Amino acid sequence: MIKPEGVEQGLVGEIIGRFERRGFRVVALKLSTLGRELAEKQYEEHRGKEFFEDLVAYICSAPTVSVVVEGENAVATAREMVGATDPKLAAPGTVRGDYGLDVQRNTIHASDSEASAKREISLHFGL
Ligand code: 3AN
Repeated sequence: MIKPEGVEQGLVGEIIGRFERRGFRVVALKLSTLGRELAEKQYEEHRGKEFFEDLVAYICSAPTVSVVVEGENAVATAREMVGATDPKLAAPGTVRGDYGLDVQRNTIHASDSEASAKREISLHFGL
């Protein structure tokens, strides 16, 4: 998912292009402003943490782009391409290292396991 500031900065094509050039195939794509209920489910594991409210409010504040990509070793490779949660610590050449602003506005979310990918695809696309 490309987060609000990624969409606002005009990075949609650049980010999807990185995944395509790496050999991934885009199999679903959607621009939408997430509702609170979906955002809370997406970040369920963080409920109760001090940043949860801010994160949910931020993610619902403007359109995001949800993308499903398919490819070999997709979860691990995508996470590598995304980089560390904090853009200051993310390696150059990763999406967050190149474009992230801070730990909340870190440009992109990527599923961290096959199980969360399935859960998140169902949340975002009803598949
Ligand atoms: P990742 O997205 O790298 O898997 P998680 O799952 O630890 O990171 O965090 C989910 C999202 O919550 C992050 N993408 C980030 O936007 C936000 N987040 C994590 N830690 C913080 C924090 N300390 N302050 C604000 N937002 C945070």
